[in-house]
Amino acid sequence: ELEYFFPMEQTVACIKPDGIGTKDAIIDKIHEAGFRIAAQKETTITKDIAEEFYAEHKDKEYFNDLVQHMCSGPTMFMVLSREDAVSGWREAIGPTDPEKAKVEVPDCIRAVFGSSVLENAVHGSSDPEHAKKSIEKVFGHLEFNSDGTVKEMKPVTEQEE
Ligand code: RTP
Ligand code: MG
Repeated sequence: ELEYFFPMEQTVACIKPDGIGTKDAIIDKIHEAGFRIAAQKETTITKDIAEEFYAEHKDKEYFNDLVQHMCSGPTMFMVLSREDAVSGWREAIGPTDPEKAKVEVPDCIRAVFGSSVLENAVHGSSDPEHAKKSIEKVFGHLEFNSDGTVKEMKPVTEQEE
């Protein structure tokens, strides 16, 4: 009998401003799907930060609406740890458009909590490189234990030679 193991991995999940009203239920789903929330930070982002976060969409017709939505209220940024976290979280959230999600994956997070293609409740990193960059930007440099928790990091001045 063969068993396959994926290494412990981190991804970035966001509960977008339209999802904040149902954040407790979304967090329940995150735990049900086997993720550990290694770090979290709730903050209302500025236009500059929103533009940077979604920079690869800057030529899209929905870019201004997207940036405006992301600045319209608080976003919960989270680092999720699990085996195969990046693709696992993408699978848990489902298709970008909640209407499509309701048809194709009725119990995915966007099907349950999203209300439109723009207001689709949650974000997930698209690949491990993107996840790493987002973690650095939002939380600074983090290192992780093998169980997915954040390693305690001593300030530089307290480190031994
Ligand atoms: P995300 O980056 O937020 O996790 O979503 P995603 O990968 O499923 O979708 P992506 O193509 O990266 O689009 C980023 C976000 O832009 C908004 N959007 N609006 N009006 C539209 O047609 C449209 N298309 C995308 C959504 O908020 C989407 O999550
Ligand atoms: Mg995306």
